[in-house]
Amino acid sequence: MSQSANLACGNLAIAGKNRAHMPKQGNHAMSDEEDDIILSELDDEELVQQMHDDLYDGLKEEIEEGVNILLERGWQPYEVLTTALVGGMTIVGKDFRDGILFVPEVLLAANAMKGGMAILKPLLAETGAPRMGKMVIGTVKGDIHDIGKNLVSMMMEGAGFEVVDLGINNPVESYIEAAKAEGADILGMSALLTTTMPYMKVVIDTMVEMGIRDDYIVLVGGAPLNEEFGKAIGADAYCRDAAVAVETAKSLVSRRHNQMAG
Ligand code: B1M
Repeated sequence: MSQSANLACGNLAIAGKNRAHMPKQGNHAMSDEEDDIILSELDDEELVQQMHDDLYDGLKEEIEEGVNILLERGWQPYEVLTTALVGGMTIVGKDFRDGILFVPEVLLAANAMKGGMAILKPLLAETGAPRMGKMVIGTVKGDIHDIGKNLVSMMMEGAGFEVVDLGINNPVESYIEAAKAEGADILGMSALLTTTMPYMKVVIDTMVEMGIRDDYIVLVGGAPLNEEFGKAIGADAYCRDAAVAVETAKSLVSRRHNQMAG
């Protein structure tokens, strides 16, 4: 699909196609209908549908516009994130898996998602919560997926944690150097590929060899992981999503503080 979005009077209007009723899941045929869509005129449900389509099509400006509209309508930032953005990315993920979408399209979708996340980030961090602890987090070596990790960082910051984001493709040395230099409480690792998730064990084993494993709470996450894997590699916990990461971090940090006090 082309990205010929026309800006009209502060609203995003797409000429020559009926974006709101585009079929999804790889059946993105052009509609014959000539129709302009003004995002702000759609009701909430239609707007979310439209945002899923726009994310699929990598339309960053439209995603940003949609996020702002939902916020103006009183949606909570977390609800916008999960319903409109993560929901849309799930559809992209399915079609990527099924060979309907390819890397360039998925990169555009990821870029659009990041545009929306950038608007939500300060709002999610705006809770004024007291400092809970410090986490270094990064995606493991060989893996360049960073959307989930960024989401975890945002949510952790929002919950009052200080977050040092190491980015993508991290070798064991970066994790360990940063955890030490930053005096972190938590070391977080993300992996999205079945081929890169075993690297988490390399990091944990190295920590054990260096005698520093118990100095940190180790949290792991990413779509191909599960609880069993987390246990098998010696992590303190596997976190299914960003909200679980926050809850787990809170509970393990406070348990550790209690142990140190007692
Ligand atoms: Co990639 N990719 N990709 N990709 N990609 C997946 C992961 C895949 C499942 C797609 C598929 O086939 N359905 C598949 C992996 C298959 C497998 O390993 N079994 C895959 C593949 C194969 C690849 C390439 C190999 C494709 C190729 O080149 N042929 C390649 C690998 C490159 C590399 O890393 N070396 C590749 C490339 C890419 C893009 C660059 C195009 C792009 C990444 C852009 C970016 O991240 N900046 C991309 C994307 C976007 C995806 C999908 C579609 C979406 C991932 C995503 O952002 N999800 C993905 C399909 C899918 O997962 N459904 C796919 C949204 C995000 C919010 O969820 O990351 O799961 P997620 O994060 C969640 C939780 O997992 C958890 O919380 C997050 C928020 O709730 N979590 C943590 C994550 N990290 C955590 C860390 C924690 C705690 C919780 O620490 C404490």
